[in-house]
Amino acid sequence: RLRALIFDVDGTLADTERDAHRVAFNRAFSEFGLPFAWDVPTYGKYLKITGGKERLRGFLQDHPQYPQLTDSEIREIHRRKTALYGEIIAEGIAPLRPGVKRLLESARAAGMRLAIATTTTPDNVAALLQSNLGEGGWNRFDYIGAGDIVPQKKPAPDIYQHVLQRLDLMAADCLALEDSENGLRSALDAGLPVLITQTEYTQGQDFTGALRVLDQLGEPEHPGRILQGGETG
Ligand code: XBP
Ligand code: MG
Repeated sequence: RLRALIFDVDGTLADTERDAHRVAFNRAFSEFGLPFAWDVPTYGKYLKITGGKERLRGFLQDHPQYPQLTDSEIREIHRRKTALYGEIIAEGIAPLRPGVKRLLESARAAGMRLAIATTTTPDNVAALLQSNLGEGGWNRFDYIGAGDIVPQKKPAPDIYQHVLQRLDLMAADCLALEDSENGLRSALDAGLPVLITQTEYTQGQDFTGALRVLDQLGEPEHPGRILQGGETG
């Protein structure tokens, strides 16, 4: 019997990467006088590195012509990026993806527990939930595991293992909801069944092992379409 749903955040609860995270990074880079910005395809490429600080580090390693930042400089720029992200989200530009709110409510009504397992910073999760679900948004979840709480980010299984431990549930009794191959890998390696709702950025990734691959969870009037080739389990 299904006892809990564990949600990824970016790409799964809401489409936050292109117009919120990416824009916040670019504003922070500009404020710090850095001589680069991430266009949409470049950001897509570096999204494969999970975690904003890790992403910036990976980008700099590939671009030795740019100033090489220390870890503490990266942390400082990333702190500013987090604040800018919160301001962008507060403008209401990242609605929940179709069907997400309905699923949260119907799962809760069916007695399931709800949790989050994400790579992003806790402040960002709070901003997104507050903007879409109001003051009580955070408390709709039994546990929120986010960011640097585990040493190894997705695709490592650590964050899902951590959330399972906090929920005191077995992996097989839960369902993970993800949008990316990194997230799928993380959840599968923690033993969870995984439902994928893909995004513009994650379309075409290898979702082998997912229970289903949908393009959205769908509202009753717009049912989610099951994409071909995604069913492997
Ligand atoms: C997505 C990520 C995050 C965000 C940026 O995480 O990899 O790093 O892109 O957030 P998920 P931070 O899909 O697991 O929620 O800058 O706060 O890391
Ligand atoms: Mg994601």
